[in-house]
Amino acid sequence: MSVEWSQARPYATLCMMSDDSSLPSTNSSSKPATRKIIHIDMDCFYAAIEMREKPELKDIPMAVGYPYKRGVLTTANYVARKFGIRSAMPVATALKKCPDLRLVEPRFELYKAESKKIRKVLQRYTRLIEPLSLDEAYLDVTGHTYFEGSASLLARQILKEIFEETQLTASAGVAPNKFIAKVASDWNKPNGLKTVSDKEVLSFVSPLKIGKIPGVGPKTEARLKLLGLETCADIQKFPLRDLMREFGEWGFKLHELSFGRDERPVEIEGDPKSISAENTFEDDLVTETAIRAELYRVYEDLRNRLKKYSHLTIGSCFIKVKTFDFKTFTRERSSQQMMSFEDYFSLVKLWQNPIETPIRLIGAGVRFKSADESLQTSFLESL
Ligand code: TTP
Ligand code: MG
Repeated sequence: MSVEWSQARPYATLCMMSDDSSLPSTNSSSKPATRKIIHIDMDCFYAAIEMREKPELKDIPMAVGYPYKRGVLTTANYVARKFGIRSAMPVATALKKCPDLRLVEPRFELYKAESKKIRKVLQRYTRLIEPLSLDEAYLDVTGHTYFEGSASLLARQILKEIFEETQLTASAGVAPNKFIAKVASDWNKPNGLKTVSDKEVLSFVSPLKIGKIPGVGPKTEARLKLLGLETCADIQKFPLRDLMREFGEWGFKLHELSFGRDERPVEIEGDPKSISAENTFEDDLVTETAIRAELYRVYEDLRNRLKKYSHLTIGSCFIKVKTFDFKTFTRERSSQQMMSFEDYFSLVKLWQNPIETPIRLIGAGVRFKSADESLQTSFLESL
């Protein structure tokens, strides 16, 4: 059974395994029209807000995080980054690297309010906005008419307006697709702009480390390194057939991305078709006890996420399993409500019983009914 994965993880949708093992065509004959994608990313977002609020923090190393030894930092200002301080670094490690580091407690409500102001600026120019987090978004401005159609000038204007509204700087990447735009926005940070034209994509992408490719985490990176692949240029030269033998359908995606080809659309925010929670493990799960325990954590996570969507009607529940060899399986069951943990676990058993294949990822989700389907159900129930 194939399942469309959560809207919030559009990339995963592209990674779904296909039963068809034949090589897909690279679509060289029907070239799609060039798009204009802008990726906007605020500069050291939480830290920048705190520095704006308390200018005395500007020139000293500071980071945003709770001052607990076992806590982790959300982010740090650029002064602190010179000491090697990074997002997600444990507080204790950060203080070792920089004993003078000033820790500021996060104020999420304030960050959300700033994010709203930024969103309003973006909405002046397009409706095609895909927010990735409070401080990051993709915009599809293909065919816009501002600045005689120049996406670079439009991006520059957006950065200017964000600064006028919030006194915060952002960086932007302008490119024909999401992958390249995102890498480009990091290119001239902070307060920078980088445009990569259609013609420049190949020379831009080729020297990039494979870790920059969306969907390539440390584990995949390590596997690619074992094959001698470190940059996009290396992947370009590697036989597609071998890449697909190693990674299945995802190998094809890697091949495409290594040439800077990425057709993922900018997905506007709306009610999700489904939501899910999932976890990838450092070490594959091999025992049923471990699988149960991890599924339970994912299940609890899903239950918490679901609270925000009580206005939507559930149509089915599903699990997702990725095995050690990167094969993805899903099992789904109709249900009007979120199933019990035991029912979710029984879906895993439906996939394999007894479970013998090592698992690298486990996920659980619910799929919502569309507005039309919900209407139909309530009509039938009223008869
Ligand atoms: P990022 O855009 O990744 O980082 P940043 O804006 O702080 O720095 P940069 O200039 O490199 O873009 O994340 C945006 C915010 O999200 C960041 O300010 C804090 C929060 N965050 C976390 O809470 N935990 C994390 O692990 C990361 C990466 C970010
Ligand atoms: Mg940022």
